[in-house]
Amino acid sequence: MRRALAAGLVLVAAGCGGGGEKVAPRGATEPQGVEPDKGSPGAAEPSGGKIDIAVHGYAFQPTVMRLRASQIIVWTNEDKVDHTVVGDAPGMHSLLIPPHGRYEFTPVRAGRIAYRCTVHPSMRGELIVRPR
Ligand SMILES: [Cu+2]
Repeated sequence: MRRALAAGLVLVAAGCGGGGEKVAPRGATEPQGVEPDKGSPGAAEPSGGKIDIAVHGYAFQPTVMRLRASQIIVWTNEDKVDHTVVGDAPGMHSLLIPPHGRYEFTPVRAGRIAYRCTVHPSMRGELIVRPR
C-alpha cells in the first residue's frame, strides 16, 4: 500500500510540472556490493554442544565443520567398509572404525585441524575450531 501511494504522489508531482530539476551525483552513494568474508563457503555451523559428522559414501559429511574448542565430535561410519579418522591434532587418531562404529574426539585448542581416513587417503575433512 505504501509503495502504491508513493507512486501516486510521484505521478501527481510529475503532472504539476515545473520545479527545478535536481540531479543527484551518480556513484556517490551507491552500494559497492562487497560483503564481508564469512569464512569457507559451505562450512556447517552447529548449534548444539555435540557435533555429528557422518562418514558416508567414502566422504566426511560435512567435509568442513565449524565448532568451538571443548565440543565433542562424533564420527559415525555409515558405510559398509572400515574407515579411520586421523588428524593433525594431538590424540586425534582412531583405530579402524567398523560399519555403524563411532569415533569421538574433542579439540582443546582453537585452530584449523585437517584430518583424513588412512585407509582411503582421498577422504579428507577439516575442523575449524574457535576458542571456547
Ligand atoms: Cu576410509
